[in-house]
Amino acid sequence: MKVYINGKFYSKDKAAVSVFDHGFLYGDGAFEGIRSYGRLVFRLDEHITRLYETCHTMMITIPLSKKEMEKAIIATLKENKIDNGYIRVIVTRGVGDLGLDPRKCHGSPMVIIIADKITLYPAELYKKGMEIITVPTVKNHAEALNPQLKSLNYLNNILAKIEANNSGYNEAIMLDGSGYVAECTGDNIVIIKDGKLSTPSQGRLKGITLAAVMDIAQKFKIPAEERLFTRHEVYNAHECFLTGTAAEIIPIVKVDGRVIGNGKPGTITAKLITAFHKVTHKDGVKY
Ligand code: PXG
Repeated sequence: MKVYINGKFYSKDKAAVSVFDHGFLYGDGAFEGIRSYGRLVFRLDEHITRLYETCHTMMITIPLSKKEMEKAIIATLKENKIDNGYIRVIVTRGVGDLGLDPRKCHGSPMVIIIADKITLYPAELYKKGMEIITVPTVKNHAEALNPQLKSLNYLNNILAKIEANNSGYNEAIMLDGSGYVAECTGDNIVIIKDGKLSTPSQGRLKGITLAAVMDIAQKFKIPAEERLFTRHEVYNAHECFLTGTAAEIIPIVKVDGRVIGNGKPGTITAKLITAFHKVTHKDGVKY
């Protein structure tokens, strides 16, 4: 494996950052997870835009133009001969001293690109559906840490993941401070009732996979809305699924011990999954 670091490729064992990098010391940086399917990078523009927007708010100046970033991502895929894979782009504030103050980071931000493979959940769960739980850790308040910031600081989500894991589950529903469903630790959530899709309107990352699913729903004339909902509505939904670049689309068949629908992946979910796989192998930036 070859890892891109600031314009050069390093073998996996030589790919390293300084212990004084503020990405390491404080989680002071941003990242993106991107997928490629059959030498097509899925929604690359959207991922690059989100990365640059996160860095803009964090006041980190990425030392590459968006076009140069696109080229670096594609070069990393080619260097690693990956036709179908997962790309992790990481930008850190760079090397500073032991103080939190970003003004102490004199070096350039670090840009790291890793191209690899990832399967988030066991393959059988994509067929028979997954069981998840709601966890006690609430989602960060949106005005404390905006969910649109895809920063390197994922502790809120990791604590929720640990709670799910401790109870024997792979994924967790996180609620916002008012008890409304926000999202999962690394995925957005969608429920379906009477043929209509609903996803939380706030307190969540604007997922790129979710946006692709919503586009597909629109083409199929499946009504969809963004609104607030509680666990009660999740329990009584007819179908449920999660979306994310790493997870793709995974059906959910049980939440907090409550069976969703008939306990099997729903028909609308199955239709959306099939259409999503077609889109990912058709649309994208060719390399
Ligand atoms: N919500 C959160 C909090 C995320 O981190 C998503 C939703 C889905 O967004 P996209 O744009 O990918 O559809 C994410 C992204 C992992 C992992 O290992 C998950 C993500 C990113 C990196 C790693 O589970 N999810």
